[in-house]
Amino acid sequence: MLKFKLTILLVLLSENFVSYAQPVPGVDENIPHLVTFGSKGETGWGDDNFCQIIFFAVPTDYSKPIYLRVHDPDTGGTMDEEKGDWDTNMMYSIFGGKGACSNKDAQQVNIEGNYDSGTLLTTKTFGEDDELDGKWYAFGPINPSEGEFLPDYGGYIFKFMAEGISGDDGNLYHLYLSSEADKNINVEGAFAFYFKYKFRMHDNQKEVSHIYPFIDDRVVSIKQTNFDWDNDGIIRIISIAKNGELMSVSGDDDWAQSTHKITKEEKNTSLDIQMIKNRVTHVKNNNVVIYLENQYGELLPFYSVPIGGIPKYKYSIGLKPQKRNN
Ligand SMILES: [Ca+2]
Ligand SMILES: [Ca+2]
Ligand SMILES: [Ca+2]
Repeated sequence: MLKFKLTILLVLLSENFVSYAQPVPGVDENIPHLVTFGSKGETGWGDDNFCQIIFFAVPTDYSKPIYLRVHDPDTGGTMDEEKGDWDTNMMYSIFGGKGACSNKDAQQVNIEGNYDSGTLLTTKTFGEDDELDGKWYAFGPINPSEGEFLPDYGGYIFKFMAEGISGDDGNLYHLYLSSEADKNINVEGAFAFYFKYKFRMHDNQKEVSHIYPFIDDRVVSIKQTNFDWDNDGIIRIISIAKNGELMSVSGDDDWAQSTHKITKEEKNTSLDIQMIKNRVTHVKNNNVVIYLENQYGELLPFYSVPIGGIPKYKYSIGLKPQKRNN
């Protein structure tokens, strides 16, 4: 599905490509934390199926060992979201080898079939752990060539999975692909992508978060779906041809969908999907889920750095100037 071409990779590696691709959430996304709940969690707390999948691409010419570092891997302490007692176990796994990413079940909304495809390289389960609270844990060293070799996706691909296997609490965490075990050092040219994203919104009403899906030349329309947004403000599209087109926003424990046409100028560019918090009602601790599909029902990838840079609206391309909505 993700047939992104050599030209796009070249764009990625051009001056637009800054070395901010290694943390997830990405620097340009301005998202505070990833979220995964325990398997007995209530969906109304903001996670529909208690599993998160993030892919990492390592360039084929990179040969040194890599480490996948997880910040605050435990579920307990100050960062996480407690329900009753802390009783959540979170299993982290990293897959490489054939099928890790290319298996269609790994690129679906639902955790069904062979979503855990590929070769399991390493796994570890954490509960409440004072020693790791607020600290980094490094998976690795991993040899880059252990990833699935998919040059169209950016090189050797690894699948990181966080799965809540017990309990009902919310695990907040973030990730960094590093060339060293004990600190965050960029793996040059590497980046992350994901097809469904579950995260915590900022509490500060002035913050704006972003995701950057890439629109390949097959896409004529996108359908966005979000879950448990708690009516927390607006979601809008900024692109070369859209100046704040609004997307539907869901309520509590609820889904919303909207469909948006893609113009020819938007092909082979990124969209800047902006998530602007509710400035009237103060929504706190808001965990949300979002994904996009093309007209064939295939999920579209979001990238930790916007491919081709952050898009800017061009008045000469938009059909007619629209007022921004903030
Ligand atoms: Ca609990
Ligand atoms: Ca945590
Ligand atoms: Ca929510």
